[in-house]
Amino acid sequence: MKAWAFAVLLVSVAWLGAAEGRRPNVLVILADDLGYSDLGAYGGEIPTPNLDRLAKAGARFEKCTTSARCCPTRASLITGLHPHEAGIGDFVTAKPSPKRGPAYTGHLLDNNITIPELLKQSGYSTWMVGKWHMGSPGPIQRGFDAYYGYKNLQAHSNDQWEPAAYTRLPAGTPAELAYAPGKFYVTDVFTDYALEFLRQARATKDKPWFLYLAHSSPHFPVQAPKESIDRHMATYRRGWDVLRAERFTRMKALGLVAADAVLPPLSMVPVEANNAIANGYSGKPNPAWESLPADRREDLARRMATFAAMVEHVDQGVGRLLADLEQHGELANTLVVFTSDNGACYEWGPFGFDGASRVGRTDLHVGEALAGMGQAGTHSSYGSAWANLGNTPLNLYKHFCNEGGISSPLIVAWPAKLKPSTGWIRSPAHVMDLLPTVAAAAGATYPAERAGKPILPSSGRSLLPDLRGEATPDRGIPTAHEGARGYRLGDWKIVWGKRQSAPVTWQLFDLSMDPSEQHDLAAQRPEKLKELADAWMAWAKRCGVDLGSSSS
Ligand SMILES: [Ca+2]
Repeated sequence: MKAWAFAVLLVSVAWLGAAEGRRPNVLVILADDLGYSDLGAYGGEIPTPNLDRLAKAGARFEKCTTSARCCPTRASLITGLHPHEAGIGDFVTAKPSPKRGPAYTGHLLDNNITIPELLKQSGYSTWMVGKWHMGSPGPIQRGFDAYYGYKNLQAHSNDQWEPAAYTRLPAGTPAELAYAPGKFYVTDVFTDYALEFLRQARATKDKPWFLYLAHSSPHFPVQAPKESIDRHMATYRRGWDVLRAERFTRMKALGLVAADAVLPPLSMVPVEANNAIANGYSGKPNPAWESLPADRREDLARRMATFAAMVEHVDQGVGRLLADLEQHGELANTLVVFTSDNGACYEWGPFGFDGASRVGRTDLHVGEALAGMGQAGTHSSYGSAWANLGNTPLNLYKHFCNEGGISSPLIVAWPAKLKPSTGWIRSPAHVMDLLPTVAAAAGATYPAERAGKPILPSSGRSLLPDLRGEATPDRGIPTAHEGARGYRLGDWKIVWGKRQSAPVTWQLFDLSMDPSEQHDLAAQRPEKLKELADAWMAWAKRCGVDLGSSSS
């Protein structure tokens, strides 16, 4: 479908579904390690026409706060709680330290209800495709009727070309789809399964459906079909400095950043005891593109071109899903949400890593090795300087509670009930708001207990008032991840860093004037800093945050 026709259709079908009063279908699409401004709708140069059209038909939030890393964010999203409340305050693990308490159990506790459990109680069929990353209990135990995705429920990444790394659950269910050798590329396969599950969901006409498509793209290893990578090489040979400036200009044109805002310098490369892991840049700023030798630039261009290709395949999948909804008359009354689980990932220096993480190996690919990057069996990351581009204009990356770590795009569309929004929704959203938002849209009542045990009330709130253009009150938004800390209230934010050369203290920023966290106001506004720091500490104690945790 042509872009304009799609947009016209979405607008013209608006309100049709509202009259019939049928509960909406719900489609939540999550990207993995996508940068804040990677999408075209947020100023990025990566072609994402389908997500851009979805944004035009719905609404864009200025940002969605995450929990700085894959597993805690996924736990927060699916339970409507802070990740610490749900038991995944840090990395998922089967061997939690008893000293760290329930917030660090490393799998989902039984003090919560998940989105699929809640919707199932309300008569929905529930389907999941992709990366679970919350250990055991897994997706079937926690509310999904069907799952296709990571076989290892603790894994943060898999080879995209390796069919054996993925499975169909419940156990024993035959795989519906088969691929010829060399034709299995999991970002596309995930979309295939999403479409297959929708086909099956429609067999029960009386039930609305919930589909959670949790992509593992564009998380490393960066892998994509060669022809898709090649399409992006010319763009990324221009380097991160030029592209950052161009993104920033587009973000101004979109009204996402102020017209008089200044692009901050490149972020620091976090400190490593072993500087080889940081490619020799530990504690230094990312280097200027033009300062690097030609062979290094070519290697790096291919890494970023592969990342962009992964995003493009996610977007093409979104296009296929929206076309399928349209074909089945479901576009108007489906609540579609797209976000990402954390900011772009710096691991671990400007040249990226190859092979196993944190051993300090970075290959300079030339010739056939360069042409083969991103194919089966390769394992590369794109590094801190491209991540810096991905998070333009925010500071730092995944792992940190600075805005570059915890800010993701958030697009929401529900043409039957929500008019397209012309501007940005500036009220801060959080991934834990998705459960109450979906519950409100579905008319599902949040219960006091699950399986006979009392559960916590949701820590999020419905975003439907924001989506209807209503003013909503400020609320504190705390974050904590492996020593990094943050607390936002209105335009004010405090942040506690890690892995930096200077001593770590609370810093204070006015995000309305300084979204890139460049001008620390801690000395000028000590009373504001104390107010927010006290609020963070009260939250941390309530949620069992490990106050002694160091960075890792
Ligand atoms: Ca992630």
